[in-house]
This record gives sequence, C-alpha cells and structure tokens, in this order.
Amino acid sequence: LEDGYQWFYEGRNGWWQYDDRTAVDLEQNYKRGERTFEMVIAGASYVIDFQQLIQFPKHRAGRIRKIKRSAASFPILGVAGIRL
Ligand code: V3L
Repeated sequence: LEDGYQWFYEGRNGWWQYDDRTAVDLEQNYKRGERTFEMVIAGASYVIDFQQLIQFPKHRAGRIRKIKRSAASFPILGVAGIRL
C-alpha cells in the first residue's frame, strides 16, 4: 500500500499478509472510516470489523481472527496461505 503499511490476519503461530487485492479493499474501507466491511475470500463471505480488529466468516462457523494494519516489514508466515 502506498504509505508502507500492510494488512495482516492471525494464524496459529504468527501472522499472514492479506493478498494485494483484498488489502487494497481493506485500506479503502478503513480510510473511509467504515466500521465493518464484507469481502469474499476463496468463495466465502467474511466480515471485517475495524473497531474490534477482527475478521470472521459470515455464514458459517469459523475462527474469529485478529487483524492488524502494520508496517509492511512486519514478519509474516506468508501471503494469503502461501508460505514464504
Ligand atoms: N485470506 C486468505 N485465506 C483466509 C483468510 C484470509 N483473510 N481468512 C481465512 N482464510 P476461517 P495457520 C488460513 C482461510 O478463519 O497454520 C491461512 O491463510 C484460512 O487460511 O476459520 O493457522 C492458512 O492457509 C483457512 O484455510 O474461516 O497459520 C491456514 O489458515 C480457511 O480460510 C492455516 O494457517 C478457514 O479459515
């Protein structure tokens, strides 16, 4: 993203970076001051809650994952499930 930040979601042993397209969507909604935002990840709808800084699947049981916006240099496991 333009100012050197990236978006991350929680894994079991660290943090994953969002794929670039999703990160752009997240950034636009975040900068617009939205409280929540819905997006599709691998065919499933997820809710992003910018106030609680979490994501969770909308229509099925699944994990509530913490999310964060941090410097792009933050150490990651990989990007969108693709390990480094
Ligand atoms: N981007 C890509 N895939 C996601 C995302 C996302 N924002 N959110 C969930 N999934 P759930 P470890 C993650 C995937 O939350 O070993 C990682 O990307 C999620 O993938 O219950 O815990 C890894 O691929 C999972 O496969 O809805 O660090 C994998 O978990 C599936 O959606 C293991 O990571 C269900 O997640």
